[in-house]
Amino acid sequence: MPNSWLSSSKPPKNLLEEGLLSFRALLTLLCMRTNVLWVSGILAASLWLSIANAGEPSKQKVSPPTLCGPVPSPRQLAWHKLEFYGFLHFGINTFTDKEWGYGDEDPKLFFPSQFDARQWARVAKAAGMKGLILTAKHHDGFCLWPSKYTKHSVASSRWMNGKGDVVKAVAEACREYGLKFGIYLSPWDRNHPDYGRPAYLQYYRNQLRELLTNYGPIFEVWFDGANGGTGYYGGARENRRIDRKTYYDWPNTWKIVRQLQPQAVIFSDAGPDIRWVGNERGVCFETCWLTINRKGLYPGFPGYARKYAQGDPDGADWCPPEVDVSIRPGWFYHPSQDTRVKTVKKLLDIYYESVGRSANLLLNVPPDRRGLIHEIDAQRLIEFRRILDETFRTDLARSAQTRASNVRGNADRFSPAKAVDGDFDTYWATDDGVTKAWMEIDLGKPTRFDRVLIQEYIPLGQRVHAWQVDGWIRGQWKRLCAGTTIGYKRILRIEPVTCQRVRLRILKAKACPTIATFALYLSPEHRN
Ligand code: FUL
Repeated sequence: MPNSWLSSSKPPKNLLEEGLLSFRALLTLLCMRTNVLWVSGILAASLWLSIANAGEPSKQKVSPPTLCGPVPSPRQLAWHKLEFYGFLHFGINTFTDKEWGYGDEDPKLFFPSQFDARQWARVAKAAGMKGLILTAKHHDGFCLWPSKYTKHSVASSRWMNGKGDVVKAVAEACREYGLKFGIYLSPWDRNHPDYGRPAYLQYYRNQLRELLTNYGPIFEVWFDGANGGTGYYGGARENRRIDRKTYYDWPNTWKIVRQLQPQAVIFSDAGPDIRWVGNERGVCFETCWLTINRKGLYPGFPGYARKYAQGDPDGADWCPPEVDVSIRPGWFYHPSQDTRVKTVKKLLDIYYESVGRSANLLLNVPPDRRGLIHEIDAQRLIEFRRILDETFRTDLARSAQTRASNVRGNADRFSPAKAVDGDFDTYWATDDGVTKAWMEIDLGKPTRFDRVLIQEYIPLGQRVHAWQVDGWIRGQWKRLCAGTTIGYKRILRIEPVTCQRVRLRILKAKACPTIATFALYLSPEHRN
């Protein structure tokens, strides 16, 4: 344990241990003196070993904490690690200047003059996004791929003489740039004549199968909750209400995803893998439980945003939130909004209030009528990334000296040094039943910082209800920040402070805490 001062991971030598050691010496001496048979020598040696080990629990196998409540599935855990990816709202609305097309739009209107999906992927990559989710079909029913099941698609447009496929182009661009690819397929279809009847469900599932079979690996399938209402519906032009609870038979639709793309996470108001955060402002709750009770929920559940979106510490299901928000006021591109692209400061606020609160950020960047991401949006994203990269380049707490009030089984593998080793898969843990504890780091010299980052080792469940971080300032501990939940990742922006010793206190937890990361940073705005 090179970086643990006070030998916190090993028990201090105590009287009992010293007593055992002299007994051991006496036994060895006896065996030699009386020159007894070699068998007794072996016996003595094994006794010697077992007594020696009895005083050193750090060499014994200490088991990890047992699971606390529901835990993420492998596909959910992989999703948590993505943190930030992009949304692409592109389609007929891009050309009609609408947010929700009625469903009667002429496919010939779709004509991006300089379409370049590789530019979208380049911008996404430069922004630090890990993937892109494309609106393959929005509520207007126009399909961005040449679906076998309708003529209301790119195949009927003038773009590439009807030979183009936006879904394919984006999937390929994502692969080229090392981005994951996901799809949005609107359940509500204001174009289809059968919408509202059982036959539409068949159509919807056929389209889902097309998208899940022909375009390579899909990392997320996005099911929207805005369903039913007025529309063209093949010329009927009427209002069609559906029963959100029963009409889509969601469990059987989700099965298609599981069967065709088992690694894909499924998003909706009700999960099953990822839940909606309940608003489109780019803000996750400060107290964010990654668990909820999904039983009885379905996409579009009344009162969901108010009652369920925040999560539930006693929830029976792991179902973390995703924050979806647009870089512009609208989801689709509108020339009039070129002056209303979110500022870098606003984008940073969104980042800290989503990723920094244990949610993932799905940031919409709508391609324009040329079929390009607008220069203004691209510049904002690149500047946003530059600031984040500079902020999080150097972890000032990495490899700091550590100690803790309690270390699970006094074992090295659970020492507080594991929270500062830069490895998510190792963590500081306490003994079972110890739900209040502290770990302290010594940075070696007075160090200035303004960002605190904490991660729980969520493969064992989310545990922490309340925590506080203190700095040793002019001879006493001063509170720097405090909060409720931690979850996968909690990032706090604080006033810049200079100190050498910093401690994390877990004030309340569902079970013994498991802290994978305790890191400190200094943002460029506070560097001298
Ligand atoms: C909403 C839709 O109605 C919006 O048009 C947009 O697609 C957003 C992401 O989801 O429910």
